[in-house]
Amino acid sequence: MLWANDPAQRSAAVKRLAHEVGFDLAGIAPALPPADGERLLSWLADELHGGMTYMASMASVRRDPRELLPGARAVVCCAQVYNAPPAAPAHGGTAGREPGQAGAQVQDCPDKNGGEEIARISRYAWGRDYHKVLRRRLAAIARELTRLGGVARIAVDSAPILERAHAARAGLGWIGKNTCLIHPRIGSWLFLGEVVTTLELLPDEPLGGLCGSCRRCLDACPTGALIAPHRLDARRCISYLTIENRDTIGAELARQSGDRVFGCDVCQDVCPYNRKAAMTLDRDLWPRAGIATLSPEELAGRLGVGAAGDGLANPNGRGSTATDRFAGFDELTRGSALRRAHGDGLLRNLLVVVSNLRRHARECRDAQRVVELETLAHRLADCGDGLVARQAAELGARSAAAPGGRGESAE
Ligand code: B12
Ligand code: SF4
Ligand code: SF4
Repeated sequence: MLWANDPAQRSAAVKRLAHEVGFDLAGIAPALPPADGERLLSWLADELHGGMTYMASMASVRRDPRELLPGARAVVCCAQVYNAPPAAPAHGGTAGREPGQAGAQVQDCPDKNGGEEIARISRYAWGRDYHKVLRRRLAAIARELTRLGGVARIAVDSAPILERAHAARAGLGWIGKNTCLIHPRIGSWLFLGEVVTTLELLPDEPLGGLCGSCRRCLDACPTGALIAPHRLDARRCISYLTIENRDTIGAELARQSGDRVFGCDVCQDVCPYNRKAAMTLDRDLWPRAGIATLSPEELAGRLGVGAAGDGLANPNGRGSTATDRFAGFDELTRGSALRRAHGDGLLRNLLVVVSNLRRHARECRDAQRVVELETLAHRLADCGDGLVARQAAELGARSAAAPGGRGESAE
């Protein structure tokens, strides 16, 4: 085959293939340590990675793709748009991309969410687990590179590699002050995946950064996790706290987390480059039934901690069995990135959300809603899970919800 011998033609063909298998962007970076690899070391030295020990343990590999794949010469970088409307379109796909609604979705819960109470799940987890979706596509590229005589290794979160740095080097976008990779037209609602290969390919030109003097993401972050441009303190980031963190969430950060039960989108919601962000046409990434708009009660039910007689789950009423909870979590998270939070983690997060919504209901003098949310907080705190019980203690939610309690929490 002609392009098998010429790096330029081979590179063009590989990128064409990436588009054919469904990626929205594709580019090539040299398999060299990215220029900002040093920043990873400083990030780790300052312990901004919190409990993500896997970030520290493979730091040298993470900085140099040749340690991941000896003899590596190129990194094929691919990106997939995951932006989707909260409810999947009623029928089929639409022709071409539609303008996104990202800019309109800034909801500083619980104060400004239009009266709608949601246990808010970050949009990257609305559809099918992206690792599965991207892996299949990257495998097709890897097969082709192997057929051409190279060795190929796939990465999508799974391998220690600085995905954003390579994607930026490959010209897929620039790294914004919120630390996300942003494409000037498509925005930042992108999943990244790579194929590291020993084949020689022609690198693309990087784009320049376009943040300018903007600092909306830094100003909007609810917990102040963006401690400086391009520098994120994971220990304060809601995404880390609700997904990776296996411990309780401190009372102050919990309070600032609003209604976010899994992940956080604020620093991307406010980004001007997401105002007209592309929408995905990939059905796999469209929201699963109701996932983007679950009420706290619905989520509790789906996690096996529903109220007696609500028809959702947990016929035991007060308290639930570990089997209820396991079955509920298993069904809700099958094939979804939500699974990463673990069952007890999601229940802990839900308790935090319920506590924040209850505070809001109290401020709004909605007495009935306060009682409903206290009942739910009580049910969660009493569900029998150790982490949730400890979170309840951290929030003072137990005293608020306990029978005969003051009806006031320590908030
Ligand atoms: C650990 C991790 C997290 C951690 C830490 C995030 C972080 N910013 O470091 C937590 C759990 C908080 C997290 C959250 C999210 N994550 Co995450 N995460 C990762 C993971 C596994 C490693 C990231 C990493 O190496 N961090 C260490 C820091 C030091 O590296 P970095 O963020 O790449 O930072 C580089 C730049 O900031 C640059 N830099 C630093 N200073 C400066 C200054 C200038 C001027 C410049 C130009 C560059 C620069 O140097 C750094 C090192 O190269 C990657 C997958 C991977 N293997 O890369 C996914 C990944 C970064 N996450 C992703 C996603 C989707 C998210 C969330 C949106 C999920 C959500 N909605 O909750 C949030 C976004 C939060 C945010 N603002 O980053 C996507 C990002 C897609 C994109 N468009 O950027 C990735 C690539 C996963 C994937 N395969 O798609 N994540
Ligand atoms: S994901 Fe949320 S908490 Fe984390 S840096 Fe962005 S806005 Fe802040
Ligand atoms: S909000 Fe502004 S500063 Fe932050 S990433 Fe977007 S353009 Fe850059």
